[in-house]
Amino acid sequence: MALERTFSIIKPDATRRNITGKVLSIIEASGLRVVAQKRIQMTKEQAQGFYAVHKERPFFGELVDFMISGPVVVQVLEGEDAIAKYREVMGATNPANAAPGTIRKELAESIEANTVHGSDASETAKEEIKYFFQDHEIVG
Ligand code: RTP
Ligand code: MG
Repeated sequence: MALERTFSIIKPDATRRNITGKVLSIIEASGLRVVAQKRIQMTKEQAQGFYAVHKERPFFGELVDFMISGPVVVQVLEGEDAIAKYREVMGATNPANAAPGTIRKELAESIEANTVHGSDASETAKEEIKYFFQDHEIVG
């Protein structure tokens, strides 16, 4: 399988608790490589646009408010089968259902404050990377 890229967000619950390094350790230990990274404060419009697929869901408003409640770290991760691999490394959306050793099991607080986002498919990965990064900011 060829090298693939996925998009990751270390969410505000992690920046608030000053544990972005712990998240990064788990990512790097999995073999995935950070090829772009920046710390940003998302605007409401940016968060609404990013989560547009969820706009009819009952949790949409709370999700957007949470994602702008503090800084986030956006990243591009590279590796073999990176999209599926990072989903595995993150663990289930609800940390109560996540497997031991996953980021969400070890670090997440709740289904909302679940520490990380990762793209779910090849097309969404490309779109999400483009939403936050210019080509020259990604150094593989
Ligand atoms: P993500 O997109 O953040 O990587 O997480 P995911 O694919 O595992 O979950 P998804 O279904 O895409 O939902 C996006 C985020 O919305 C929040 N959520 N809250 N209150 C709820 O029932 C609920 N369900 C989902 C989570 O923060 C989830 O990561
Ligand atoms: Mg998702």
